[in-house]
Amino acid sequence: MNRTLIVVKPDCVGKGMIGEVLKRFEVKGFKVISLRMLHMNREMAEAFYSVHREKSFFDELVRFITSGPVVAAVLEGREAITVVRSMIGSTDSVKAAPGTIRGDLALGLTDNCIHASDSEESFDREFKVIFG
Ligand code: 3AN
Repeated sequence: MNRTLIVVKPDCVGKGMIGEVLKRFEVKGFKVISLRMLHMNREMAEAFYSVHREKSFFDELVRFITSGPVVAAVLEGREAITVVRSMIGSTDSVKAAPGTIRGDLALGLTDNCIHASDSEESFDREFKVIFG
């Protein structure tokens, strides 16, 4: 069994899509083993996205993720990191395939509905930031 961490971002929480997102993972067979709603502050957001610190979109990303409440969940199941990444779709929602979460529920690039860990190292860092 593997674990991964997802964050339903402020755009998706604002649209009332928390249940829809969590349902997709539960229907697929993942277990929600931790769940937290929170409003990230700047310090948390910078730690969460520390790998993107040098990117041109870093400030925009931090501003967006701190703009409203998010819902973070730890999901457990076979090949969780890989399967969940494929279920969320491409980073740019416009390019995300229909049937993926971003393909179905988002239209933005920064505001793309959901984050999911892309490696075990990312999971460890993200888990510490959110579930401490
Ligand atoms: P993903 O979330 O698909 O793994 P990353 O890790 O490359 O994408 O980027 C982290 C987040 O930064 C994305 N989810 C998105 O919100 C934002 N982002 C990525 N690329 C851009 C960009 N070119 N312009 C604005 N925001 C971006």
